[in-house]
Amino acid sequence: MAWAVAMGMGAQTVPPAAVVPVPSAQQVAWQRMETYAFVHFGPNTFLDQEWGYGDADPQVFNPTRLDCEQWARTAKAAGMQGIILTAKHHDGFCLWPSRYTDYSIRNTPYKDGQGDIVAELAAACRKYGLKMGLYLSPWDRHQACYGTPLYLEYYYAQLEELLTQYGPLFEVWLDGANGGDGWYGGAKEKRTIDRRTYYDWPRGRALIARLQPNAIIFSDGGPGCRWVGNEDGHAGETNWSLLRIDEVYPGYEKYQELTGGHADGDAWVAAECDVSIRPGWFYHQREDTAVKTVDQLVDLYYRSVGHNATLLLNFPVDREGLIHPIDSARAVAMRHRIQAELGHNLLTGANIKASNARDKKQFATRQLTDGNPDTYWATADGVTRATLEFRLNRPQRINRLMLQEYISLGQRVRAFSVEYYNQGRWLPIDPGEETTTIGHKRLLRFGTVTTSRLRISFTDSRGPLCISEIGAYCAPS
Ligand code: FUL
Ligand code: CA
Repeated sequence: MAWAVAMGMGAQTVPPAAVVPVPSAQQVAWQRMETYAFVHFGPNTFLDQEWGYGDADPQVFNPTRLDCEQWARTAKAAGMQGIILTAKHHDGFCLWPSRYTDYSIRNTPYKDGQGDIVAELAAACRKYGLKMGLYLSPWDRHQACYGTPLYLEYYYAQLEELLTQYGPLFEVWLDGANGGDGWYGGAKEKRTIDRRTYYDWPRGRALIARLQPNAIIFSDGGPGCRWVGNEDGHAGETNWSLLRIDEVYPGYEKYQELTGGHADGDAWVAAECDVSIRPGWFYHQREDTAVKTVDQLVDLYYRSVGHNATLLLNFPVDREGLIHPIDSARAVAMRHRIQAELGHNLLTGANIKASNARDKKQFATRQLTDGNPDTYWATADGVTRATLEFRLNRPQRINRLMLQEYISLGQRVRAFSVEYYNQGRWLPIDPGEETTTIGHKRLLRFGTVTTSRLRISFTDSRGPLCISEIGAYCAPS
């Protein structure tokens, strides 16, 4: 700050001070991915199950046309930025030839035991410019040693294989489910563990930080990103990327808190919405008629990405080893619909009047519509309420709004409202949901208004406003 003053610039040309907690650069990059794919695949696929008991014969695993490039092409065409694969689900079966167990792809007919689906996916992601993430279930219903300290050595040795053999990972997915009963080497019993302490998560986090420092760690309570508290695909209308992190652990029972975060949280742990494109996570032929419709998928996009979360959309890969054509068609159509709805920002080139601007250059209102998430309009220190008025060249039909905060300096906005000008007066726009938090991205849908003036009032904020982008759109009916 001292140099800015010394060079004769006003103090307000420096950015507002951060409002803690703030995201790491990796968390910001992760959130900007917005949508990415999940793939659930394994013996369950061939046995019509969701949770394998851990006793399935590896011989059942026999995809005949498996093609990770088809998965990657689908994700790409659906506008997604990466793919997360269940390298090991609760049944303990490994889709890579782990050195530490024979319960893996090595003992299946697939490529006569020479296959490695994690490696094949890594190559496909590289080819199509996608990022890769991996799911390694902590709960393992196959291993005899599950529940003892020895299992931790096994689990972390496997995690190390995944962290070191397949190139960069953008996310490591640590599931919170621990159902209890399992095969456990033939014991066929119920084993309960203390979900807070058994896995020694500080050890796991340190391992990931050392071997994949850019990977975001998913769990119920982060630390990289958090479960959104439901598997339906939506985040709260009010959604803080903050968490009182010491209170939340894998298996945390107060799900609903995860849906909206903790307004007074002391750590940055943004929400991820995991949801399957079908009712199940794994493939079941009977669900070919139950694939989510394009309308449902687009609705989920607005309620996940548009509620300050990311969307992790699952594809249950089928017995051939492919994403089913119904699923891929729906996902691609979803992307095209979103593009049609939000592709053209009607505020580009609009005249923008702000009740306050930190300075006329660096934090000026034109940063709001330049399409660059790293430039933003900001208010002066101490100014936590402000209005923005957009004047268009001519009346436009508008039924969508997008707002983005510059989250690198913290999530700030607590309340805002939107109005449009009609025949001499300002009328409220009612999106039918709370207009509280914004975060990385907030999308609002409302009945079409025709107007040449829009007004946004920020009425409560944790610090000076830092808004990076605003858009208004007309979705075709
Ligand atoms: C859950 C698991 O139990 C499901 O099988 C699935 O993997 C889902 C994404 O997470 O907790
Ligand atoms: Ca901008």
